[in-house]
Amino acid sequence: MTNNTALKKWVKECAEMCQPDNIVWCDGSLEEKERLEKQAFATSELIQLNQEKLPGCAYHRTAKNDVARTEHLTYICTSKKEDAGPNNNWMSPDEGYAKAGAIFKSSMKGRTMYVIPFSMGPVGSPFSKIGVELTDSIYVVLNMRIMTSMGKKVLDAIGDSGEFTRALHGKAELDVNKRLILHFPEDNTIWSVGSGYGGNVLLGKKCLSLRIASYLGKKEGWLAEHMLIMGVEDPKGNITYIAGAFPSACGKTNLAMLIPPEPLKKKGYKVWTVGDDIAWMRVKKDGRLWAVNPETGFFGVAPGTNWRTNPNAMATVQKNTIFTNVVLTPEKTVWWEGMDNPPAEGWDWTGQPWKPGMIGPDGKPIPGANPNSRFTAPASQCPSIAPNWQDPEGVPISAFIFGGRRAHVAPLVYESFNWQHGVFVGAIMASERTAAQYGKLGEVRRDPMAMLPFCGYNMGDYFRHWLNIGKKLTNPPRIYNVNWFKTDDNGKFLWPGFGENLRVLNWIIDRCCPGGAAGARETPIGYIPEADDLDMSGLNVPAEAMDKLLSISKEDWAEDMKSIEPFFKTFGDRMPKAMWDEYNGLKKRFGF
Ligand code: O2Y
Ligand code: MN
Repeated sequence: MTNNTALKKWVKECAEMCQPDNIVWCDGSLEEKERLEKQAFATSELIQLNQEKLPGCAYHRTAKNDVARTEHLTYICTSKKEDAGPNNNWMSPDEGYAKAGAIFKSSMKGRTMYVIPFSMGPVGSPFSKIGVELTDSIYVVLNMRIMTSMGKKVLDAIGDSGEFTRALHGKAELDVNKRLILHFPEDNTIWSVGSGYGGNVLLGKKCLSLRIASYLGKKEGWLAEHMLIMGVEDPKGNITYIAGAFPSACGKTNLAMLIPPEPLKKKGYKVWTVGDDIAWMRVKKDGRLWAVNPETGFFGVAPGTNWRTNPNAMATVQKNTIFTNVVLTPEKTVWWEGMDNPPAEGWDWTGQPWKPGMIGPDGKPIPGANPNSRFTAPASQCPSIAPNWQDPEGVPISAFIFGGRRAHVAPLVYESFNWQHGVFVGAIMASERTAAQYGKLGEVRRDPMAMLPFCGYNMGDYFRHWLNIGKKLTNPPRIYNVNWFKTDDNGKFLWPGFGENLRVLNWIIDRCCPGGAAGARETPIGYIPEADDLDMSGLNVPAEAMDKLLSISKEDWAEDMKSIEPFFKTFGDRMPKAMWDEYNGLKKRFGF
């Protein structure tokens, strides 16, 4: 398949360690997909779904102890501990290679090792990075086929270069006690062993596109961010691109695929999806920040997705999709909590017979789908996919939105005073845990730019890198914070969310585009709109609710700021002084 000496040498070394029976080089063809599917159907690694109702779709169950990213087993292996920072688990490279090597040793005996050459970003784009993943999982090959550009064209693009991310994955025993997700940024290498699930094993996604790429971005002067990218088209046909960072469980995929509410649709507004999870951004000669989505698919959370909450996602998953850990119905279709028309019976995500309303030993209903069950679907099938979503030059970003799930504290939207203040707004981002997440309900987790689990280096240096990027931008995106989750005293959401969020995006666009005239009032935290600065046509939110949504409480902010100081202090002298200046500036403006 290749004459690339560096690649052949690395594959040989990994094969000597893992001892697979065969090595198969993937070419990315349809014939290859069908051959691998047939093999996986024969061993039940995959189940073929009803080809009339869900053409090209397959079903997969993971091991019961392997259903989510395992942050406590995820490490950054740099020579110096402080380069990984307080935001990462750290191991020395020697220890990492030795510990994972012992688990990899002979783990592929009786199995096949697949070689997947893949490109994150369009092949040949100045933004793109190439990786090669070695894996003993057909499920991984078929997911990577959806999530990345892979196969022969990528091998051709590598040529005889040694510059590619070396990504080794093995299922080994799927034992949580023998599981490690290791990143060696100094060697451009990833080793993942002992898992067969999602973010742990699709190494192009979180491991390369965020942890390794953020490290490369700092070194090379660009940004790798946990952000959706969307375009909002106004009635005149102008498209404004926004990139948004939200922690998991805040509806990033729904926002990226937003459908305008009827009154705005009638006025001529449209939303275009460029990406739902990751943005790579570079400063171009025009002084603007340009972004690409390095992925070619969506690895979305299934529960809660339905024809009302996200019709575009539902349309996307009707064909050529892999469903993981959802309910399998007798007619070989799929179902999950939150979808309409539950089946009378089926099998739950663990393979047990299941009926809606079944009660478990704890007296609670047994969910049919795992709360973190997923669909892997080609982005090209999304009805709202932007015509230019794979433009190798990317799209120009006019605004960043940061957001979290906050019952109080943060108003519906506010605009930062300038780039440095905007970086601070991103740095103090926080979200409250939902019932579906581990940890205490309502507990606040600081998650700067939604990158805490994904930044491959010390986040003190990360904030400095953002500040430095700002210095190169003559036309920087404006920076906003949004909060769709503010509640009243009874815990009821004040804002309707979903498509109605476009009203907030329109205010943002009107603020940051030339000629825009949307109003705002200055507050200690930034600029906040008045209720009549938002286009509320056809939407009835009571005036009292709007007041609460657009107001800030000095007491709430005083309380919240108590946890910012110790958080910032964890970064010690790596934390830029500018961030402390912003912290003190905010205190002063409030009069604390
Ligand atoms: O649980 C996993 O392995 C996947 S996590 C994930 C998947 C797609 C997009 N975002 C995320 C995330 O945790 O941010
Ligand atoms: Mn994500």
